[in-house]
Amino acid sequence: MSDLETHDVPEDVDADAWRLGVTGAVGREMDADVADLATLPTETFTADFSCVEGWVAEDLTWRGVRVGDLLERAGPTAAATHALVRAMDGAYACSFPLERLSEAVLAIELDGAPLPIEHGGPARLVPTGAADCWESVKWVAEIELVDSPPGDDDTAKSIALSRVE
Ligand SMILES: Nc1nc2c(c(=O)[nH]1)N[C@H]1C(S)=C(S)[C@@H](COP(=O)(O)O)O[C@H]1N2
Ligand SMILES: [Mo]
Repeated sequence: MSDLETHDVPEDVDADAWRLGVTGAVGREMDADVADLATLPTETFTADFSCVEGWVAEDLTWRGVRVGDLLERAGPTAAATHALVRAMDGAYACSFPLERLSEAVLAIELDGAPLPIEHGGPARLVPTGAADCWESVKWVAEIELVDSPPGDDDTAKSIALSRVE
């Protein structure tokens, strides 16, 4: 088995101060802490993770909350079509159509242990099915629902690709 690569944790990432907001085009905004998240039903699955930079981590077992369950609790408005998934450091965000995001898992455990901060703990988005590496947003702090496809705010790809030489 090969592991995930380890990258620097941005300064603004603080596990003790972590909260998850579900905001924007929803009927009931959500503001959860780690304990709140831990009370929700979870699912477990195993997948390989590969980065466009050319490495693969095999057989990672993720446990987490299906994003569709979180969205259901927040009650998306009829106009909501997309969401921006934002990291705690603020600079990193990735957009998704709601249908696809609903299938993703917000992982809180990796290989049977709480997700380490180096790999995006307390919570990391793990899209199911085919996904690009930059879509697996680490330190997810906010899921903002919007009513049109986001444009320039979808910065994750350019940040991720700027690391590739
Ligand atoms: N918040 C945030 N999430 C992120 C990134 C990032 O820079 N910031 N990089 C992405 C990319 S390109 C990859 S390959 C993986 C790396 O995960 P790892 O650090 O656990 O190996 O995180 C993804 N999620
Ligand atoms: Mo990546």
